[in-house]
Amino acid sequence: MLATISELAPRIPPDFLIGTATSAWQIEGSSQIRGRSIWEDFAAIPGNIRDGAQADPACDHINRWETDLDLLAWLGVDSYRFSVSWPRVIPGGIGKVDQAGLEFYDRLIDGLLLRNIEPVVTIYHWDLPSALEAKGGWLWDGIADSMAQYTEVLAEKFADRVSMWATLNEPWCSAFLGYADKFMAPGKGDPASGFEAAYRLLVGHAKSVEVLRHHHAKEVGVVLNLTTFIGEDEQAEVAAQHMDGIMNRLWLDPLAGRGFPLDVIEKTRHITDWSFVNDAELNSIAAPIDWLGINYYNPQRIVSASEGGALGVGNGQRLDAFPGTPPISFAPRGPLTEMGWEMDPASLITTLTKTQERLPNVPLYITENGGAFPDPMVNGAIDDQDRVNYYASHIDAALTARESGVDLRGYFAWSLLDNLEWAEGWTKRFGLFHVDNVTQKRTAKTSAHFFRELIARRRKV
Ligand code: IFM
Repeated sequence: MLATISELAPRIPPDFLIGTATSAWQIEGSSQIRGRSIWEDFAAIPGNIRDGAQADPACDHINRWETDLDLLAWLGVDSYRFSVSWPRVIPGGIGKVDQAGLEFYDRLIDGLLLRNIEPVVTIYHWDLPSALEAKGGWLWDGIADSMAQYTEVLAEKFADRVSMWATLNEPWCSAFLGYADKFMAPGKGDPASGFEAAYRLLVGHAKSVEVLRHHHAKEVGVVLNLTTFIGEDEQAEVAAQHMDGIMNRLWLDPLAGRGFPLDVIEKTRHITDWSFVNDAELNSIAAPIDWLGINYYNPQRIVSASEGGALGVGNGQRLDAFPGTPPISFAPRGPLTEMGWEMDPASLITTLTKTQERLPNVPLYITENGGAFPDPMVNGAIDDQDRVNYYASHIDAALTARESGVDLRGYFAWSLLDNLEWAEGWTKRFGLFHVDNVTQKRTAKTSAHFFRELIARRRKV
């Protein structure tokens, strides 16, 4: 039975942080007044973005940020998770800072504080400056130092006002959808590169943590997209173990000080010799963090190839993004979201529980959760009951995990606004607010009203 607001609200402790999340490339627009990023390069290649959408105008957030912050205030959220565009702050990736770009985030942060909303900053959410990609991007051995320099600029200016910092967002996507596979920027399609990029992203995280600590930044963490793999038969279970290794343990093990998982190293020796790993850097990845963000949307259910599942039905369901996996098919159980993703709140509980075991003593936050649905507009309104059900069932699961002992401290809905869903362009909408991508009009969906009422009715003491 689906939990109602009356049932959910009293279970939300007063200090449980509730917010919504966005990212720079997906909402900002105004790309002409910043440096170029790998996502403009990627979007310029016909066929890469489903509907041909480009970085502009996105949600025109650069010009509409104040009214967007008013939407957050209307929702009553405690916090807002947004990312900074690296090429807006340092157009060439390293070197000269664009003060006007930096000032935008300064105003945004002050605007949030003015509305009593805590700023949660993601330093890198996929929009690498093209100038750095020209040097090799996440395969270049100077990339982690560049990330440190970029972090320095942000920490120096904002450490006094930002409540929580995430170094990276979903590095699995950057490394495996962008370097091993070709689904995201920079679209390399080279399996070995996926592992090296993963390593350099983690070293970038480590250097960024060091800089943030130097500036006494509050609450330093990282955001991973983690999930539960369900092998439906014996052969699929073997594959599930490897896929779990690439998506979950490859990140959690080094953060916990266990180094890279040996089974993943063994199963990928024919792809890479792992010679890029350096012991001192590996140790630095294990420096303590204050929190871990989990972006959870769906489980990955797989069957052995002979069972004939629906290969590649949904985003992220691509074998190229899991190098070294024996042949399997993805077999999500319907009803699916518009992304082709299975909806299974029980897998959120297993993901949270497993993550807490794998990275003990680190508080967890759900930093993204939500769904893309068809959202028909009828008489100017969007009655997205499917999204309301998704939120209700997943918030219920999150609270259940917390009540059974997981140190879960907060929940961020993805997303505040309909926005550019990367390779899917405008074709997949996750917003609590509908955005008309021609007029830029924002309209609160039923799910926005649901979220607002849930927040208003949660426990005060
Ligand atoms: O839109 C993305 C976001 O940028 C990262 N996490 C998953 C979301 C939905 O696909």
